[in-house]
Parts: sequence; C-alpha cells; structure tokens
Amino acid sequence: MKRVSLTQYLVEQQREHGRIPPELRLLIEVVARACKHIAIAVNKGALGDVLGSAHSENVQGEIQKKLDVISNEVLIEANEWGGHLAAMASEEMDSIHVVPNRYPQGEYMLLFDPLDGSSNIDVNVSIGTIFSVLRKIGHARGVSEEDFLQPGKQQAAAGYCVYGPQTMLVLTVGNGVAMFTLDRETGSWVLTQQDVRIPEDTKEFAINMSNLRHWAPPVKRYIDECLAGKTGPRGKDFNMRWVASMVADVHRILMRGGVFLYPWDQREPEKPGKLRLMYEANPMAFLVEQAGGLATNGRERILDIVPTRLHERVSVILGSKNEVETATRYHAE
Ligand code: P6P
Repeated sequence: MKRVSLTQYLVEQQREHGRIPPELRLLIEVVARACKHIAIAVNKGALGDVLGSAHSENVQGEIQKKLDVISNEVLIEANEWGGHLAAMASEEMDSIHVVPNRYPQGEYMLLFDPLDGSSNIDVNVSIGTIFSVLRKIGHARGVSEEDFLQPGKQQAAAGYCVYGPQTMLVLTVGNGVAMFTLDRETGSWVLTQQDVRIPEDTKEFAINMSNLRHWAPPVKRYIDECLAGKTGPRGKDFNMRWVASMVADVHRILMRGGVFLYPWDQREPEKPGKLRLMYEANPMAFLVEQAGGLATNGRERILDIVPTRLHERVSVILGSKNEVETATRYHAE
C-alpha cells in the first residue's frame, strides 16, 4: 500500500471534505509531534530519569508521576507559540492555561490527559495521551474556563496516542476514524487504517471486577448476565479484558469490538464516576461514535452532556452498539 503520511491525510481531508482548516491541521500536526516526544520519553523507562513519582499532586488529588509532568510540559510548550490556540486545559493543571500574550491567540482550545493510565507506567504496560479540540465560541478576545464548558458533540477533533508495542495515533475530525503507526526510522506517522468500524456485537467486556460489590443494580445485572454465559440469558460465553489504561482498552475495542464500563459505584457516591468528561470520556466517545459504536453514562449520550465544571467526572459505558444499548436499557428499567 502506498505510504500516506499524517500531513498528506490531513491535506487530502481538507481538499475532499473541507473539514480541516489550516489552523486545525497545524494543531493536529503539533499534537502528533508532541506525542512523538512523549513516546521517546516513555520508551526510555529506567534508562532515563522518567520513572517514579514526581512527589507532587494534581487537581484530582492524585500523586503525579514524573512522566505525567513531563508529558504535560511537552504538550504545553509544543502548542502555545503556534497561533492556533486560545488556551489549553489538562488533567494535570487546576485551571486553564491561556496562551501567553507574547504569542497570537487562535480560535481553538485543546484539552488533554497528557499521560493516561499512569498506574501502568512503572510496570511497562501500555499508556496513552488523550486529546480533545473545541472551537472558541464568539470572537471576543480573551478566554475563560466557561468557554471550555461545551458538550462533547461540539468537538472539532479528538484522538489519542497509545504507547504500546506499536506507537499509534488515532484521530477523528468528524469524518470517520483514522489510525497512524509511528515509523521510528523516519520519525513519521504512517496511515495504517481508516474508516475504522466497531463490530455492533461482541463477546468481550472490560470492567474492573474488583468493584463488583459497589455497583448499582443495572451494572450488576448486565455483568452477571455476561458471566452466566451460554446457559444464561445472553446465550453466549463472554471474555473479559481490563488493562486499566483507558487508551489501551478503547484501542482494543476500536480494533475488534467490545464494551468498556467504568460506572458509578458507591465507594464515592457523590462522584458520578471515576473518568473525566472533558478530556477522557468526550474524546473517546467522539472516536467510538465515529467508528459506529455508542457511548453513554448509563442514561444519556456522553456527547450530549453539558459540562458544569472543567474537571467533572462521568460514568462511562462505551463500545459495540448493541451491548451499550443493552447495558443502558437496564439503567432505564
Ligand atoms: P482502576 C487510569 O488511571 C484511568 O484513568 C483509566 O485510564 C483507566 O480506565 C482507569 O483509570 C482504571 O481505573 O480503578 O481500574 O485502576
């Protein structure tokens, strides 16, 4: 197959579909380049001074790993001078990072979880960078946190980079999902799959089973039926996967189907879920829907949720259409 680079793919998308104005193309290429730098740091492991704790806490109250901080800095430094962004938001920063006055401001806003799956960094299990792109509404100069509080259906683009056996960039601009594999010899992102489709049915579910006793009844019912297998109400046996890196679990689902659940549980009843809406659930929901899957919080489409806070959390059920519909229906019954 003729090798198509990320740049060529983006230029052709703009030429054929007019979906990627030059500033958005620049943004995506800058993020892709930043992910290459993060991949290099991640792959150093113990040979670089990148493992272990940074001995600091983030807004989530989580101890930051050195690579969390490094990845966040790489994305900030790569994106603030280009003139394509008004501001950025990150899981690792309490408030938004407005592009400094010494640089021109653009119309886009970039949100990211710079390194998701941090509990896996030190044990060499796949981790990833998740990003979401919103447009600033209105052209008044200046940008505030309120400008970010848009429902996920308004995303201009979304994607992730998974640092696994291959380093892959997975992207949507609203015209399907494309996947690029990093060619380390040339340092370029090569198109290796496009028009990704998630099978509507699956026999594979992903959930952290250790929380079983804390789940609400609809989740217990759905998982019990999967576990009952061929002789149970579902009439088929299920398999289970749980990487504890959302990027890795979602990548598997985009590649071969499956259903991923991180539901509300009674451990912290005041929190709607563990995962963050703006820079984890929304970008993943956009990708999954663009690939023919579904993503709900058990009650409504994740992309319809109107955010009230930058770091708000949400329950997530996403993946193969028919399974997400079943699990969501159980919440309504
Ligand atoms: P648990 C990683 O910390 C993360 O945010 C997601 O990537 C992942 O799906 C989830 O949390 C894992 O959570 O409770 O199973 O460790």
